Amino acid sequence: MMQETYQPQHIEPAIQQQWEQNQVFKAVVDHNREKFYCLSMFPYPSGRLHMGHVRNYTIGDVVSRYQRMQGKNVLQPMGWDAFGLPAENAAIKHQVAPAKWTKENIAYMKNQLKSLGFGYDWSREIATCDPEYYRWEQWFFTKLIDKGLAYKKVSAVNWCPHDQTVLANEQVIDGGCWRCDTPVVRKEIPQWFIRITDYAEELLNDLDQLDGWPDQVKAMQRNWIGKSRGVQLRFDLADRDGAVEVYTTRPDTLMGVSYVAVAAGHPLAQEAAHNHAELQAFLEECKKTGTAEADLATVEKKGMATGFSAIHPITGKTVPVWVANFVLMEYGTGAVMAVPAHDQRDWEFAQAYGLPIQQVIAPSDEQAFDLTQAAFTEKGTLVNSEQFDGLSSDDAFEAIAAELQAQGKGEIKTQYRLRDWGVSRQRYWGAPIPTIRTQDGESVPAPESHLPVVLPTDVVMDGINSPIKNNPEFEHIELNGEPAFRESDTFDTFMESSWYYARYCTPHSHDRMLDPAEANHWLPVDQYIGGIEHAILHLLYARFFHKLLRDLGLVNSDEPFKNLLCQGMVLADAFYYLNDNGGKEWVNPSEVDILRDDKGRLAGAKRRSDGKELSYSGMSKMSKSKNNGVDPQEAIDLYGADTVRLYTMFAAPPEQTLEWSDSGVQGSQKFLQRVWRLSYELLQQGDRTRVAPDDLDKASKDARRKVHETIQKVSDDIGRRYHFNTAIAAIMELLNTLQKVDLSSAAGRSVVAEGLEAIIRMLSPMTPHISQALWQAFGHDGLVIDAPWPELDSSALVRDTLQIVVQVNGKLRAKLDVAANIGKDELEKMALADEGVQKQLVDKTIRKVIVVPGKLVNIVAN
Ligand code: ANZ
Repeated sequence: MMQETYQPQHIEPAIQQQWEQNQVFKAVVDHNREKFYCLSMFPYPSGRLHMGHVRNYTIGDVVSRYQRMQGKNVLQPMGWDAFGLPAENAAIKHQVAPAKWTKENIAYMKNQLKSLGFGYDWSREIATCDPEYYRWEQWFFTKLIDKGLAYKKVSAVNWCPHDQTVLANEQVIDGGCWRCDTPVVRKEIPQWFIRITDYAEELLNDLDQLDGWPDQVKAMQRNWIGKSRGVQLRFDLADRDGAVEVYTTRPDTLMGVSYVAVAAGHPLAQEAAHNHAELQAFLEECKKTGTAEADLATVEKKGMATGFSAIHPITGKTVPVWVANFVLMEYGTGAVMAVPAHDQRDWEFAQAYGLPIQQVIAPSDEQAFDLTQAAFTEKGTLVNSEQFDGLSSDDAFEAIAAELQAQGKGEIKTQYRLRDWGVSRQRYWGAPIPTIRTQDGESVPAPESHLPVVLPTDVVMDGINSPIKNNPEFEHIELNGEPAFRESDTFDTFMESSWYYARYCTPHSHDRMLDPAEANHWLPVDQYIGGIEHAILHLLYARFFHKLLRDLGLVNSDEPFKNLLCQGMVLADAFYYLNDNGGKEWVNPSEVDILRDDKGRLAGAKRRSDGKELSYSGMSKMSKSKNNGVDPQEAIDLYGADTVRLYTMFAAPPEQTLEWSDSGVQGSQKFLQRVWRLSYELLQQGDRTRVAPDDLDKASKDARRKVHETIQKVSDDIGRRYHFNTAIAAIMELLNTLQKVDLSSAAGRSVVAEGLEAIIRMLSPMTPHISQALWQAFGHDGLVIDAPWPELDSSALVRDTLQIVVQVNGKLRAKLDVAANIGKDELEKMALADEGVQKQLVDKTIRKVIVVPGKLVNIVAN
């Protein structure tokens, strides 16, 4: 028997147990049903779910459940992105090994996910720190080495000279070591790289196939790959042998070159520094600080002349060669032809060192431009460029490229900004890189018999060095009977997250990375859901890995994720007071009492504990810095999972920001209570036999029309557009209608029963527990998730009567309820006979009557 009141705390655990016992969400390959692979980005096991997780996973679960109700065979897995720096930090802080800390967090968070009722196939759970998982990544990496797609190269890391250790980027704070504040320097060490640049063109072109991805994400990836068309050309050196190769995207500016600039690491710079102590010191300084590409625009431009001169390839005049800190060794040729009039970095450098600034491009619209203030960087028309004068920039590009080509001094070249992916990390808590250094210093892939190279987990962290570094037990091994050294670097954790979506398809393949038949059955992922912060790196690496997997014969598709949804951020109110130093102290919203005016607007806020007056700073992203995170667990405990899920889907469309509000959550709870209440009242009445639609009275017919209008709208909102919030709003409206129906009549009960059974099913993706409980209460045996989606009866949409608007000279003067099949003439007659309309026509002559059947009558009179 059904309880009188809605008690989520009782229903939810019971229903969850039912799901678990019957393995309701176990996904099994079935060739007779369309598959649907729905994936939410797996969490880092930080300790507790935050609201962003709850939103992400609710959206994924709602999509999964909805697709299952459409008859699809749904796979929805979950796992843990379990390696990474926070575990090391926690280990140091709490004196607990990273493995143990991670395991405990996983156990806690798994329970949280279960308590939210997410329909995951837990039999496919993956934790990336499990050797069963990372051994295949290690195996895969050795294959990449064999294929020449992974290689070792010397590359810079952040180095703390005091702690004598490498630092992750996150551990460099304002240029200093996070532990001891010692200024961080760059250090060159050998590291492993994967040749993502070999796939740059394909990664770029295949974006065009991804119709189900947000344009914004595709644009960000395009930009990151950064394809450019330019010219690589040669400046011969004056008075000696040799040349400098430069790469430019603006060959149209060639006639305005006033110097050539090379990177500090360029061979010419090194050579010039030989007998030049000052230059040597400058190069050292550049090496230490380094420059990221992102800083190029803002870094203070510094340089020094090398003493060499280069010959302009067309004019034959000489220009000086400088070393400049804004030229990157890793990009293009490590040297640029500097055109200060038309490139801002070159301009700043020329200003600083008094180098000539020669204009060669004029704005096409003849607007004036002041070159003493800044460079003119747009395209235009060539001036001061001898035979090229008057050409447009685009034409000059081709003409100058052709001239250089004819002289054998240059050619057109395509370049990518994308760099090869450096995967070595000098951290402990990651998958060991499966390579071995032999005695003669060569690095070779670990033989398959060595795999997995297991990361020791019973370790003590000293807080500075990785416990597997300088650790003979781990590092000293034998290879072919000879002593050798194991690599003690670990993989970038992006490695693990680049292929987990594929492993979920075949998580129990113990003898291989993937079982191609299973992987190809489920892949690609039909719907991927996650945060926009992963728009570039994670999503690009995963796309890259997929192509690598394909080229190793493990999958047969080109792309891993067919549709991508990036959910919006969750915002909350933020409150603060000013401390004695004038700084802001942020108070968590859960500790604040809010005063509201009669319009419901915020009128004041006080700290609950002591009544201290607080200032309100508006809604902002839930974050530690504003202490405005709302712990989802509190809301789940208070209201139950269904309410939290419903509110999450109701408060905003998935891609938009969601403003968390306690009163909103309460509203969602009240709605569920009303659904429960009406169900209870109906079931108390006993008889709810269906009455044939033709036998319904007008009121019941109207209510039934609303039922089917709602089914139509909800099906369209969710099915076609994933607009859950408007779908929920429509269901709420339907409930209002049903609450007004008279339950003492058989017709009324029939319609309310039909309506509630539709509501229960349509809500069930969002609120699966209450829906299941009510579904059972209505006498159904099976699972509501396997019940068919409510079917639209379009005959119920037909109206017997219609409302017609009557206008006089365009102004609304009457509304008429008329039979739906009324004739044009009769409608006109009725309109003219209306009292309100007659009043408007006194002393006027009717000039024209326009009748739009089913809508309106407009009378023109004067
Ligand atoms: C001359 C010039 C004139 C340039 C002008 C721009 C504007 P993207 O588009 O990102 O590919 N460049 C080339 N190699 C560089 C390096 N190693 N470090 C720093 N800058 C480098 O960038 C290509 C442009 O970036 C090139 O075109 C070059 O400057 C600079 F009015 O050459 B340009």
